[in-house]
Amino acid sequence: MIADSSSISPAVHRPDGVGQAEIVSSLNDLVIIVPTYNERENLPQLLESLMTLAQGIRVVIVDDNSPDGTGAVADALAAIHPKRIEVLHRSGKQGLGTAYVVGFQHVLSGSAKLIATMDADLSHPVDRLPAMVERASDADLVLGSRYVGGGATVGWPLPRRVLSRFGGLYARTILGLPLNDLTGGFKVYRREALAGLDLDHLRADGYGFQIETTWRVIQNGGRVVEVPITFTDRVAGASKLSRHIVLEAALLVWQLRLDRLRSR
Ligand SMILES: Nc1nc2c(ncn2[C@@H]2O[C@H](COP(=O)(O)OP(=O)(O)OP(=O)(O)O)[C@@H](O)[C@H]2O)c(=O)[nH]1
Ligand SMILES: [Mg+2]
Repeated sequence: MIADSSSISPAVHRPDGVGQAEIVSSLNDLVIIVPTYNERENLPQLLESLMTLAQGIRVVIVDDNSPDGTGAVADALAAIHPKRIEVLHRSGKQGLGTAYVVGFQHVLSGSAKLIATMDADLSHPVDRLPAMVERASDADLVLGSRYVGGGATVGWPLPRRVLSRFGGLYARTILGLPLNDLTGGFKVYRREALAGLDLDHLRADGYGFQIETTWRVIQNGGRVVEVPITFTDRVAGASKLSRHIVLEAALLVWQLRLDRLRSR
């Protein structure tokens, strides 16, 4: 394993070949999955930025029947961009992890070459997508990273910053991964990497989901790189972070480590 903070695993020799496939590096090959729960104030701005970034970008919104009517807002935006925005409606709040899985399965049933995940709350900078997509030409998974040179977090109070930093260090140490931001939700996957994840058996929600997906890409022999981003705390709407999500992630890293030991 290469102890390089910006990438892990060699580019050329990938044991079971998550991705020796053709090089893809175009924003027009990109489908972005955006899970939403009570984001009606944020979603229009996010989608407008994404629609203007590149003509071919597509978005799949997974809404859990948000009480604030985000689903109807999403439908109205999809009617304006019928070929580019799709909305998957679920009947109630079922958690972030399963929202991603439903979005992934939907996208993998089509032909997208690159699949991104982004929060709807405007925390993830749309203008970093081109740099992330470019790096996906020689990586299986690109992480938008707050904790590499050039990255930053804006607007978070100290306890939130400490939790995020500590959580990332904890996961990195226990799993032995030279990655700096394991809990962020701004990611670009090569199709082959996502298809190899065994989506039906992903266990976690929230932060844990992010750790688990990155871990599995690496276990499958994939190359993961980090691209710096500036994360800005949400201005509108409420955070869905809970004690449950933090505890789940803390336990999950031990489960993943145990799984690896057992499989040896
Ligand atoms: N469909 C769906 N989306 C969810 C659910 N929980 C959170 N989300 C969305 O997932 C994204 C991340 O959730 P956030 O509340 O921003 O969580 P966070 O980024 O960890 O924390 P904050 O930025 O402090 O709010 C946002 O777009 C949410 O609307 C859920 O149960 N179902
Ligand atoms: Mg957020």
